[in-house]
Amino acid sequence: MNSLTLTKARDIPWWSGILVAGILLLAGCGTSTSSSSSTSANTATAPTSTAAPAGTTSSNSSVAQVKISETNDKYGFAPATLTVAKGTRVEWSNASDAPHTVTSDSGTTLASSIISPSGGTFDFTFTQSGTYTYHCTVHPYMKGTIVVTG
Ligand SMILES: [Cu+2]
Repeated sequence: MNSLTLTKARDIPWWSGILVAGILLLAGCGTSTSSSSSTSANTATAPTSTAAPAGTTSSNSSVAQVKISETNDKYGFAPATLTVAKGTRVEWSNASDAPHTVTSDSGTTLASSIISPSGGTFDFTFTQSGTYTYHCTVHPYMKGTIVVTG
């Protein structure tokens, strides 16, 4: 009698509801994690295919950064030479304490106004392939090159 009651009690899976709920939660987490990582993988491959449209709206397809900073009392563009695909928007950001410009050596294409110290930016979307050399009119020793491929 007693042992029968004990057996019955052990047969009742009072914890099974918690276990099932836990498994469902884990499954839910796993699903959302894998779906978000596949989304970012798709985003990473997107810029390759957006090289085809040569319109002005392709500017938001990809953005490349050039930082203007000071190293050993010299200002410079980093990277000094940047290679991008056609249609890429390049953004210069001034992280130094001095004003600068981004000015084409040829006098065309790049002609920023003064880029303010500590956070000023200038951006340009390159729609034609080629090699664009530029400098800063405030500090003529500052030189940079943008190579546009495609
Ligand atoms: Cu400068």
